[in-house]
Amino acid sequence: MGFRSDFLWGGATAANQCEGGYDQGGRGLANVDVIPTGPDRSAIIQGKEKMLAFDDTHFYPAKEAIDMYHHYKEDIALFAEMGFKTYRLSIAWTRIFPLGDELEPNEEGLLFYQRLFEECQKHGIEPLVTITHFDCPIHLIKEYGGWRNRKMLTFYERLCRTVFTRYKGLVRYWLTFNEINMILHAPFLGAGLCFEPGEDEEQVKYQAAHHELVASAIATKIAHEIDPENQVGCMLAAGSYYAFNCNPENVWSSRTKDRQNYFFIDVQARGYYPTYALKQMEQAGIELVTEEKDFELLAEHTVDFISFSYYSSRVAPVKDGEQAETAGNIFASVKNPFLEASEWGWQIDPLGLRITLNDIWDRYQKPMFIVENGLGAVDVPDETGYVEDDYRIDYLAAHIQAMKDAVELDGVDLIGYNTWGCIDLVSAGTGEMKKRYGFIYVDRDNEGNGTLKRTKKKSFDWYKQVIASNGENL
Ligand code: BGP
Repeated sequence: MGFRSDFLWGGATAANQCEGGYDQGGRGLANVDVIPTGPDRSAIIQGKEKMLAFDDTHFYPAKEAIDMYHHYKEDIALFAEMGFKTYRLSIAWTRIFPLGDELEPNEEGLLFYQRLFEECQKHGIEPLVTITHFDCPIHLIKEYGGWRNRKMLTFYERLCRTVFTRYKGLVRYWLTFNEINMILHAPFLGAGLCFEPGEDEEQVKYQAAHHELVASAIATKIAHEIDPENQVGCMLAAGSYYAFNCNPENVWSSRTKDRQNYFFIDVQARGYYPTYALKQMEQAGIELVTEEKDFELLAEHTVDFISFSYYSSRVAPVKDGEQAETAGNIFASVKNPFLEASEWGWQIDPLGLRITLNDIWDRYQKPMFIVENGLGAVDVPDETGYVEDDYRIDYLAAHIQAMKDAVELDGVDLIGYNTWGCIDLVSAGTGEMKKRYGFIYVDRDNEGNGTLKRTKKKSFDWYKQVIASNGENL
């Protein structure tokens, strides 16, 4: 009983949140580079305010991040010391294709990831690679309007073909788009979208979604053609919605909210647009521009596994009622009176992870992979630099117990678990360094000061023995 013997324990990062080196090795600029910290961040992420270049008045945390570009050997060695079986990272599109629409890739960028994957291999760590983690080359946004444009399929396919070919034998696990449902909630991150005044935003978002869904099917197709060993997953920002109470109106509201997110995975895992989505689009006057072959691609190239992030459950808005809101992973939720929350208001709900695992398993019957989970907190090192992060250990232990229950008591098929931000990195939501998730403390503050020194936290040794005992010792 318990987790399978080849369970993929590990941790996750994303290129723009940890690499830095934004202008090194021939790298081009991406949307994620030019999102500053501060009050404008949220409007930019939502595509409501345009930011396509650096200016002098803002601080851009992704420029240097934690400089993993130069520290990756040291960092991977620390992951190996914890016993990681897998390390989830993303490729920065603009290291491989600096503009995005060139025909030839940038060799220096390809070499960087090759060395990084070889380093993983040396330590017996299986890389899990997100092909795009919120990144889109700035040039593709300026010239083509991001994923609203069908030409993106060609550029993305070229990127995929290039990396599948080059890293054959080094990488087997791929994710096509990080948190694909974020197109709806953070369209600048999810699809490189900036809206023009008066534009029908829903129309643009669903058109971009269609392009990404087809691009994901094409990626799955060519990944299997290039190496039948490749395993391709979709990736959802998960967390099931609860009804506020048993008023049927509120139950319906929670069903509707869940479907808004599951729509993406319904297409990627089942291979067709669900009827409720077609009806909703029709009612909202959304008309997708599609080609016939799109639907064949979707039907024939569904994903091999379902991956998702889980931080919190959510509560659906009450019809005609007053309710307090609280923050969550990018999009807000109604406050749940039964749950505690993190310092950033994200509600803590380990049983919600068991519920979410069961919901996804019941819906798709495909292997699942949790590729993000964790607690963002302010860590205060003592005079020796050590962080006693018992709060993080408590959060993770409770969530691992919940997934163990889902495996042992409910029989769901779970193949792996990656904590988010296994080393401290820049927050996607706030751009801050002070919101930390890691087992490894990085000396860097919100303004970009610090030595970048890496120090193991208390949770480092705790996670090491969790992995060594295959989840038995929590
Ligand atoms: C997810 C993203 C990650 C990550 C995480 C935590 O949405 O895939 O990139 O950052 O959430 O969010 P935050 O950094 O805002 O705390």
